[in-house]
Amino acid sequence: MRIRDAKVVICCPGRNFVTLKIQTDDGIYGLGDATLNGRELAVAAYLTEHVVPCLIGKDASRTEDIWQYLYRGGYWRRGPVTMTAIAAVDVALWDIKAKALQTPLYNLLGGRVRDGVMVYGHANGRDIDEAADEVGKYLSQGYLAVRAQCGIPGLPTTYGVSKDKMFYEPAEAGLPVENSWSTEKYLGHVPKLFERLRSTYGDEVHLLHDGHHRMTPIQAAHLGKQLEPYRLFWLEDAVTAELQEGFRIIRQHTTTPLAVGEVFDTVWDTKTLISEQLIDYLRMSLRGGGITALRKIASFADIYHVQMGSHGATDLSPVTMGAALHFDLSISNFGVQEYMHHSPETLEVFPHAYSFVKGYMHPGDRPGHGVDLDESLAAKFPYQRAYLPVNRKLDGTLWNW
Ligand code: GCO
Ligand code: MG
Repeated sequence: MRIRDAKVVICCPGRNFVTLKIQTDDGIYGLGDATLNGRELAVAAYLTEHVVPCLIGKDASRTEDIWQYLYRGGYWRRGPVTMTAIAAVDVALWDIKAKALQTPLYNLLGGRVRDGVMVYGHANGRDIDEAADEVGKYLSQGYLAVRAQCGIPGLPTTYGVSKDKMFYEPAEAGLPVENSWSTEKYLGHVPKLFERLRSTYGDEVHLLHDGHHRMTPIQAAHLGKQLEPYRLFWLEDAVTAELQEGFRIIRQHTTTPLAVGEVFDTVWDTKTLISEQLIDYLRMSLRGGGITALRKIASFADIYHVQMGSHGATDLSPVTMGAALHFDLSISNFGVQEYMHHSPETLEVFPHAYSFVKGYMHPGDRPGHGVDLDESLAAKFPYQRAYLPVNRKLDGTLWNW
């Protein structure tokens, strides 16, 4: 089963996606997602110019050896562009292997250890009333876990709040838009949202919140304490995590569970966080090196009681969503999977086997990861330059978005 050809397909059915398609000499193909929001063409060029030429002629079944070849063999290790590219190759090769063996991917990962994958939806509103109504809509659709974000009085825009509700998409065409931010205003408002949600919806629902890297450790510690009465499932990305030791400060002050990891690239981003038990959930997606890497990271996390809570934003294509569900179904230390809805156009471009029933998702039982690409439809949606916003404090200082 030799690799005969590999190509990169870029499309924009509402937002940009980069897909790697690898073909073998016995007629099987596999798909991997190479999307890196706002930096898509860098990964596409990395793959086309530097990775694809090395793949041709290799034995497609040697997933581990090819992973090592691209990571160790590249000499320049880590970084989002490199790891997104390696992930795309790795997921495409696992797809091929499972298709060749005519079995759903989860069977190659140890088989399923649960019946379904609990997912959380994104509820958001311009104010607390609207956000509370949106949480109610998710609950009436059967969701067991909901992330809640709301507008902050005095700030024109806030992370996680959108007009489109179900199809929240922070990247915008053109050059980056500028948002403004005040952590002080935010800290005073968020506990009121969760007080309302618990008093309206009771104790059963799992409530989550994303701080999107904007606090300092001591501010995050303060927020965690304020939120303790409302028993969050997790507080996500309370601070940026380049300084892993920073989480010690948060941990010393609060029992609110902590989640982080959507921007992580390798196990090295997690080492202190996991081995010192400074977090409860690791939110890396398969973008951090694919199934081969994430299986190992999940095993490392497992011995320190850290559960996986995969990033599942819409900037990851349905290919990542499908593959992630196989991964989630097969690891013992699974917590929850993020599920943001892709647009109807995106779902048409990527026919898929996964489905949502009563709060849980299932990847389906098609051979491989179960997600395909309609190339002729994709060609009707050409790439459009788009960026995530940048963020400034009220005095103009550039801050984390
Ligand atoms: C999340 C994330 C996303 C990111 C996005 C950036 O928790 O889903 O924070 O919404 O903002 O992935 O491209
Ligand atoms: Mg997040």
